[in-house]
Order: sequence, then C-alpha cells, then structure tokens
Amino acid sequence: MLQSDLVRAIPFSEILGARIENLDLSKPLSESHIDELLVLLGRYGVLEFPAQSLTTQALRDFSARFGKLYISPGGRAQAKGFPEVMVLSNIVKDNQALGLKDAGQSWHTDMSYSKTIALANILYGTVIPQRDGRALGDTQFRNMHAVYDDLPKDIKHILDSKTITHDFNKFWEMMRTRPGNTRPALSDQEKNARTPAVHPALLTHPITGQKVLYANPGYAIQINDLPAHESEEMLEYLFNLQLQPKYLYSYQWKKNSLLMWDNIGTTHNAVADYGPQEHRYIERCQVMATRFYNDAGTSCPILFQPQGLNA
Ligand SMILES: O=C(O)CCC(=O)C(=O)O
Ligand SMILES: [Fe+2]
Repeated sequence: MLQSDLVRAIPFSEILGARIENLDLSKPLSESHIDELLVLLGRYGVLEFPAQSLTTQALRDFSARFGKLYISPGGRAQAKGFPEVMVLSNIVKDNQALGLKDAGQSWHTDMSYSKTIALANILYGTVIPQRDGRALGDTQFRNMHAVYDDLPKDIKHILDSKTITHDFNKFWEMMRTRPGNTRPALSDQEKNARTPAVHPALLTHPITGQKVLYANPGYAIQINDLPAHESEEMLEYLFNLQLQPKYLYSYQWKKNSLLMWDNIGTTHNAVADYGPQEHRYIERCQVMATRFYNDAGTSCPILFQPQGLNA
C-alpha cells in the first residue's frame, strides 16, 4: 500500500485515462513523485498534465526520469540539439518539414518490434489543430489489461506458452499502401537497424503485476509455434477482439498539455482528421522499459518496487 499521496489523479473514464492537476513539470520532481506517477501510469494507462510550460530540455529531463530515452536510428525529425526528442508536426517552414507528419496513424504499440520494449511515450503539444471550436488529431487508446481479462479461458491457455514476432516493416509497408504516401521501401540497412523481436503473447505488466495481451495490429506478424494458418486466424481474432469500442478511450488534445501513456498496457492510434493547413506541433520522448527488463528479456520482468515511496 502506498503511504504517500503527492499526486492527485482525476480519472477520465471507466476504461482509461486520468488528469494530474497539481504538478508543474518544469520543476524537478522527487523520487517519490516519479514512483507515484509510475503507479498511476500502470493504473490509468494514460495521464494528462494540463497547462504546462516546458522547454524541449525540460520535456527531455522529465522523460529521462522514467528510463533510458530512445534515439531513432535514422535521426529523422529530431528537435534541434536534442536527439532524444522527436517532432510530430505537419508544419513546413522555409520548405523544410518541422517533423513527422503521419506518425502512428493506425493501431500499434510503440517499439514492440524492439528487443528492449518501450515503457511510456511522453508528448507535449503546443500547436493543436482546431475546426469549428473542436480540437482535431485525437490520440486514441485501448486498454490491453481489460482485453486480457476478457480473453476466453481456452485462448488464454493457448497463448500462455506462446511468443509473438513483431516487425517494424509491417507498419511501414501498410503506410506505403495508403493513397498519396511517398515513403520508399525500407533499405536493407534500415531493416537491419530494426530486426524483428519476439515477446510473450501475454506479458506480465511490470508495474501492475497483471497480465496484458501484447499483440498489436501494427507490428505483430506471427504467433510462433502455431501452423501459419492458425497463427493468422488467431492474430485476426485478437485484433478484432481488441478493436471493440468498449476498450477505447479517445484523448482530445489541449494546447500545452503533456500526455504520458503506458506502452505495455495500451495500444494507440493517431487520428488523421486534419488537413495540411490545420497545424499540429508536438514534441515527444520515448521512454524504454530499461528499468523493468534485463538481458533475460520480456519473459522475465523486474516487478516494480517503488524506491521513493514508503511502500
Ligand atoms: O501523434 C499522435 O497522436 C501519436 C503518434 C504516435 O503514434 C506516437 O507518438 O507514438
Ligand atoms: Fe506510436
């Protein structure tokens, strides 16, 4: 039981999400704050910190408190002087795109194709597209703890001993099929920088200690040790199951909000409902789950033991 209550969380909905109102993230936080935020991240999956005023460096420093930050091997869309910060934007200045304009526009889990998986994604939005008084470009989430809980017993039994292969190229190729997309096929060098990774189908979440279904439509390509047609059928079943509306939470962006989400217990999707003249600018850090997995990989999580709290 936690004895500290440093952070006030106001839940958004039954399924996912909470707002944290009493923290100024431009100021250094104590270890106890960080531990409490990790507990809340596991519990609510998506945390919004409204009305922040952060420099790129402050975003990087806050994010780095939770684990090692990812640096994209291609070096694309990095914030100037901060390789750990990626820019998501459709703004073009002096013929130069400020960032990636179509990141994450289909259901996926960040970095599931990596041996070291991601713990959390942290986004700070300063330009949010608007139309008729409503913000556009929502980020949507699905609760993979709840999906696991609802899996029929026989499916849990089959998946319990199975691993799934995740491949970066699956999402890339899907995006290439979209009308107007100009992405070239990945080069061998790019493929070698992100070789597919294998993880248990049912992961123990290192913060909650509960199981989640770790199988996302964006990157999961194969259930290992099943005949190919059974693997395909099972994946389709798992994707259809998780796409039910009851697992969905849609976050509507507010200017200057920081949004932090759990990349083990949720999947997400960026809604592309705004045009090129409806500008969006978000800076983003990817926190890897370095504090929760060692060389034994995702089959062997290090369960969360709060250091900063009297647990
Ligand atoms: O732009 C967004 O809303 C989310 C994009 C995304 O998938 C990501 O940042 O990982
Ligand atoms: Fe993503």
